[in-house]
Amino acid sequence: MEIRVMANILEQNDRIADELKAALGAQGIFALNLLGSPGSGKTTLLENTLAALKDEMNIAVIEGDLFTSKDAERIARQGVPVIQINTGGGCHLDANMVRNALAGLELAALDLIIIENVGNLVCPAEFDIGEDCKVTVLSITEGEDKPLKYPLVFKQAEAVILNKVDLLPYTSFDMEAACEDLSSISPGAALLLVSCRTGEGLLDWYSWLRQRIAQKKTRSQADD
Ligand SMILES: Nc1nc2c(ncn2[C@@H]2O[C@H](COP(=O)(O)OP(=O)(O)OP(=O)(O)O)[C@@H](O)[C@H]2O)c(=O)[nH]1
Ligand SMILES: [Mg+2]
Repeated sequence: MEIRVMANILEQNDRIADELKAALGAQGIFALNLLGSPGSGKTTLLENTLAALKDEMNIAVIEGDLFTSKDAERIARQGVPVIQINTGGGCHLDANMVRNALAGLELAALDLIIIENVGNLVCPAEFDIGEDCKVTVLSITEGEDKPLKYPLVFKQAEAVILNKVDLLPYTSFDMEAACEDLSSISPGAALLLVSCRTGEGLLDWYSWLRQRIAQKKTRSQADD
Protein backbone atom coordinates (compact mmCIF):
# COMPACT_ATOMS: atom_id res chain seq x y z
CA MET A 1 0.00 0.00 0.00
CA GLU A 2 2.75 2.41 1.00
CA ILE A 3 4.66 1.66 -2.20
CA ARG A 4 1.56 2.40 -4.29
CA VAL A 5 1.06 5.81 -2.64
CA MET A 6 4.68 6.76 -3.27
CA ALA A 7 4.38 5.69 -6.91
CA ASN A 8 1.33 7.92 -7.29
CA ILE A 9 3.08 10.88 -5.71
CA LEU A 10 6.05 10.46 -8.01
CA GLU A 11 3.84 10.01 -11.08
CA GLN A 12 1.94 13.20 -10.33
CA ASN A 13 5.19 15.03 -9.63
CA ASP A 14 6.72 13.86 -12.92
CA ARG A 15 3.67 15.00 -14.88
CA ILE A 16 4.02 18.53 -13.47
CA ALA A 17 7.80 18.42 -14.00
CA ASP A 18 7.24 17.54 -17.67
CA GLU A 19 4.84 20.50 -18.01
CA LEU A 20 7.47 22.80 -16.48
CA LYS A 21 10.17 21.48 -18.82
CA ALA A 22 7.95 22.15 -21.81
CA ALA A 23 6.99 25.65 -20.62
CA LEU A 24 10.56 26.67 -19.76
CA GLY A 25 11.91 25.06 -22.94
CA ALA A 26 9.42 27.02 -25.06
CA GLN A 27 10.77 30.24 -23.56
CA GLY A 28 14.41 29.21 -24.00
CA ILE A 29 15.06 29.19 -20.25
CA PHE A 30 17.67 26.83 -18.79
CA ALA A 31 16.76 25.43 -15.34
CA LEU A 32 19.37 24.13 -12.94
CA ASN A 33 18.60 22.13 -9.78
CA LEU A 34 21.39 22.66 -7.21
CA LEU A 35 21.70 19.91 -4.61
CA GLY A 36 23.92 19.15 -1.64
CA SER A 37 24.09 18.80 2.14
CA PRO A 38 23.25 21.66 4.50
CA GLY A 39 26.29 23.93 4.62
CA SER A 40 28.08 22.45 1.60
CA GLY A 41 28.18 25.93 0.08
CA LYS A 42 25.25 26.03 -2.37
CA THR A 43 24.22 29.60 -1.58
CA THR A 44 27.84 30.79 -1.49
CA LEU A 45 28.39 29.21 -4.92
CA LEU A 46 25.26 30.99 -6.14
CA GLU A 47 26.43 34.35 -4.79
CA ASN A 48 29.71 33.96 -6.69
CA THR A 49 27.97 32.71 -9.84
CA LEU A 50 25.50 35.59 -9.87
CA ALA A 51 28.25 38.17 -9.37
CA ALA A 52 30.15 36.66 -12.31
CA LEU A 53 27.32 36.01 -14.79
CA LYS A 54 24.45 38.41 -14.07
CA ASP A 55 25.74 41.02 -16.55
CA GLU A 56 25.91 38.56 -19.44
CA MET A 57 22.57 36.78 -18.94
CA ASN A 58 19.26 37.27 -17.12
CA ILE A 59 19.11 35.01 -14.08
CA ALA A 60 16.48 34.33 -11.41
CA VAL A 61 16.80 32.12 -8.35
CA ILE A 62 14.36 29.94 -6.42
CA GLU A 63 15.50 29.13 -2.88
CA GLY A 64 14.24 26.04 -1.08
CA ASP A 65 14.53 25.81 2.70
CA LEU A 66 12.52 24.27 5.51
CA PHE A 67 12.23 27.64 7.28
CA THR A 68 13.39 31.29 6.97
CA SER A 69 14.17 33.51 4.01
CA LYS A 70 17.84 33.88 4.94
CA ASP A 71 19.15 32.44 1.65
CA ALA A 72 16.74 34.55 -0.43
CA GLU A 73 17.96 37.66 1.42
CA ARG A 74 21.56 36.77 0.49
CA ILE A 75 20.60 36.28 -3.15
CA ALA A 76 18.53 39.49 -3.26
CA ARG A 77 21.70 41.41 -2.34
CA GLN A 78 23.08 40.33 -5.73
CA GLY A 79 20.25 42.27 -7.37
CA VAL A 80 18.54 39.35 -9.11
CA PRO A 81 14.90 38.25 -8.76
CA VAL A 82 14.49 35.58 -6.10
CA ILE A 83 11.60 33.58 -4.64
CA GLN A 84 11.90 31.73 -1.34
CA ILE A 85 9.98 28.47 -0.89
CA ASN A 86 9.58 27.30 2.72
CA THR A 87 8.67 23.63 2.86
CA GLY A 88 7.71 23.94 6.56
CA GLY A 89 9.64 20.79 7.42
CA GLY A 90 9.57 18.97 4.06
CA CYS A 91 13.02 17.66 3.11
CA HIS A 92 12.90 18.46 -0.63
CA LEU A 93 11.25 20.62 -3.26
CA ASP A 94 8.69 19.12 -5.61
CA ALA A 95 7.52 20.18 -9.05
CA ASN A 96 4.29 21.73 -7.76
CA MET A 97 6.20 24.01 -5.35
CA VAL A 98 8.41 25.13 -8.23
CA ARG A 99 5.39 25.72 -10.48
CA ASN A 100 3.89 28.00 -7.80
CA ALA A 101 7.20 29.88 -7.40
CA LEU A 102 7.56 30.35 -11.17
CA ALA A 103 4.22 32.16 -11.19
CA GLY A 104 5.92 34.91 -9.17
CA LEU A 105 8.73 35.48 -11.69
CA GLU A 106 8.80 37.47 -14.94
CA LEU A 107 9.82 34.58 -17.16
CA ALA A 108 9.84 36.36 -20.52
CA ALA A 109 13.26 37.97 -20.14
CA LEU A 110 15.05 35.09 -18.39
CA ASP A 111 17.90 32.91 -19.69
CA LEU A 112 18.60 30.91 -16.54
CA ILE A 113 16.75 29.83 -13.40
CA ILE A 114 18.78 28.30 -10.61
CA ILE A 115 16.85 26.38 -7.97
CA GLU A 116 18.69 25.75 -4.70
CA ASN A 117 17.06 22.65 -3.27
CA VAL A 118 16.67 21.92 0.44
CA GLY A 119 20.02 20.88 1.96
CA ASN A 120 19.83 17.07 1.95
CA LEU A 121 21.64 14.27 0.10
CA VAL A 122 18.66 11.88 -0.02
CA CYS A 123 15.13 13.15 -0.73
CA PRO A 124 15.80 15.92 -3.31
CA ALA A 125 17.44 13.36 -5.61
CA GLU A 126 14.12 11.49 -5.95
CA PHE A 127 12.14 14.42 -7.35
CA ASP A 128 12.34 15.90 -10.83
CA ILE A 129 11.40 19.57 -10.45
CA GLY A 130 11.41 20.44 -14.14
CA GLU A 131 15.14 21.06 -14.38
CA ASP A 132 17.41 20.64 -17.39
CA CYS A 133 20.16 19.33 -15.16
CA LYS A 134 21.12 18.60 -11.60
CA VAL A 135 24.40 19.80 -10.09
CA THR A 136 25.54 18.42 -6.72
CA VAL A 137 27.84 20.24 -4.31
CA LEU A 138 29.98 18.15 -1.92
CA SER A 139 32.26 19.97 0.47
CA ILE A 140 35.60 18.70 1.69
CA THR A 141 34.51 18.80 5.34
CA GLU A 142 31.73 16.24 4.74
CA GLY A 143 34.22 13.43 4.02
CA GLU A 144 35.16 11.44 0.92
CA ASP A 145 32.79 8.56 1.78
CA LYS A 146 29.60 10.44 0.88
CA PRO A 147 29.37 9.52 -2.83
CA LEU A 148 29.29 5.78 -2.01
CA LYS A 149 26.88 6.29 0.90
CA TYR A 150 24.45 8.54 -0.99
CA PRO A 151 24.97 7.46 -4.62
CA LEU A 152 21.72 8.68 -6.24
CA VAL A 153 22.36 12.39 -5.73
CA PHE A 154 25.79 11.98 -7.36
CA LYS A 155 24.64 9.56 -10.06
CA GLN A 156 22.05 12.03 -11.32
CA ALA A 157 24.36 15.05 -11.35
CA GLU A 158 25.77 16.30 -14.64
CA ALA A 159 28.41 18.13 -12.63
CA VAL A 160 29.73 17.52 -9.12
CA ILE A 161 31.34 20.46 -7.40
CA LEU A 162 33.89 19.55 -4.74
CA ASN A 163 33.77 22.74 -2.69
CA LYS A 164 35.98 24.15 0.10
CA VAL A 165 39.24 22.84 -1.36
CA ASP A 166 40.92 25.67 0.61
CA LEU A 167 40.30 23.49 3.68
CA LEU A 168 42.15 20.43 2.32
CA PRO A 169 45.29 21.06 4.41
CA TYR A 170 43.20 20.98 7.61
CA THR A 171 41.29 17.74 6.93
CA SER A 172 42.06 14.11 6.15
CA PHE A 173 39.85 14.20 3.03
CA ASP A 174 41.08 11.56 0.57
CA MET A 175 40.81 13.32 -2.80
CA GLU A 176 41.97 10.30 -4.79
CA ALA A 177 39.29 8.05 -3.28
CA ALA A 178 36.59 10.72 -3.73
CA CYS A 179 37.46 11.22 -7.42
CA GLU A 180 37.64 7.47 -8.05
CA ASP A 181 34.25 6.83 -6.39
CA LEU A 182 32.62 9.75 -8.18
CA SER A 183 33.84 8.64 -11.57
CA SER A 184 32.58 5.09 -10.96
CA ILE A 185 29.14 6.28 -9.76
CA SER A 186 28.71 8.94 -12.42
CA PRO A 187 31.26 8.42 -15.18
CA GLY A 188 29.88 11.15 -17.44
CA ALA A 189 29.70 13.91 -14.81
CA ALA A 190 32.08 16.86 -14.80
CA LEU A 191 34.11 17.00 -11.59
CA LEU A 192 35.01 20.53 -10.54
CA LEU A 193 37.35 21.31 -7.66
CA VAL A 194 36.35 24.67 -6.24
CA SER A 195 36.82 27.06 -3.37
CA CYS A 196 34.11 29.66 -3.00
CA ARG A 197 36.38 31.33 -0.45
CA THR A 198 39.52 31.77 -2.60
CA GLY A 199 37.84 31.62 -6.02
CA GLU A 200 39.91 28.60 -7.10
CA GLY A 201 38.17 26.59 -9.84
CA LEU A 202 35.23 28.97 -10.21
CA LEU A 203 36.15 30.04 -13.77
CA ASP A 204 35.93 26.38 -14.85
CA TRP A 205 32.48 26.17 -13.25
CA TYR A 206 31.27 29.29 -15.07
CA SER A 207 32.61 27.90 -18.39
CA TRP A 208 30.87 24.57 -17.79
CA LEU A 209 27.58 26.34 -17.05
CA ARG A 210 27.83 28.67 -20.06
CA GLN A 211 28.54 25.69 -22.30
CA ARG A 212 25.64 23.67 -20.91
CA ILE A 213 23.22 26.59 -21.45
CA ALA A 214 24.51 27.10 -25.00
CA GLN A 215 24.04 23.37 -25.76
CA LYS A 216 20.36 23.60 -24.81
CA LYS A 217 19.87 26.71 -26.98
CA THR A 218 21.47 24.96 -29.96
CA ARG A 219 19.34 21.85 -29.46
CA SER A 220 16.07 23.77 -29.13
CA GLN A 221 16.90 25.86 -32.24
CA ALA A 222 17.55 22.61 -34.15
CA ASP A 223 14.13 21.28 -32.97
CA ASP A 224 12.28 24.42 -34.20
N1 LIG B 1 36.31 27.66 3.87
C1 LIG B 1 35.28 27.69 3.03
N2 LIG B 1 34.05 27.97 3.50
C2 LIG B 1 33.02 28.01 2.59
C3 LIG B 1 33.22 27.79 1.22
N3 LIG B 1 32.02 27.86 0.61
C4 LIG B 1 31.12 28.14 1.56
N4 LIG B 1 31.72 28.23 2.76
C5 LIG B 1 31.09 28.51 4.06
O1 LIG B 1 30.25 27.40 4.40
C6 LIG B 1 29.11 27.84 5.16
C7 LIG B 1 27.83 27.33 4.55
O2 LIG B 1 27.67 27.90 3.26
P1 LIG B 1 26.25 28.07 2.55
O3 LIG B 1 26.53 28.61 1.18
O4 LIG B 1 25.31 28.84 3.41
O5 LIG B 1 25.78 26.55 2.48
P2 LIG B 1 24.43 25.96 1.86
O6 LIG B 1 24.79 24.70 1.13
O7 LIG B 1 23.73 26.99 1.06
O8 LIG B 1 23.60 25.59 3.16
P3 LIG B 1 21.99 25.32 3.30
O9 LIG B 1 21.27 26.32 2.48
O10 LIG B 1 21.74 25.47 4.75
O11 LIG B 1 21.76 23.92 2.83
C8 LIG B 1 29.20 29.38 5.18
O12 LIG B 1 29.78 29.77 6.41
C9 LIG B 1 30.14 29.70 4.03
O13 LIG B 1 30.86 30.91 4.20
C10 LIG B 1 34.54 27.50 0.75
O14 LIG B 1 34.82 27.26 -0.42
N5 LIG B 1 35.52 27.46 1.71
MG1 LIG C 1 21.78 27.71 1.19
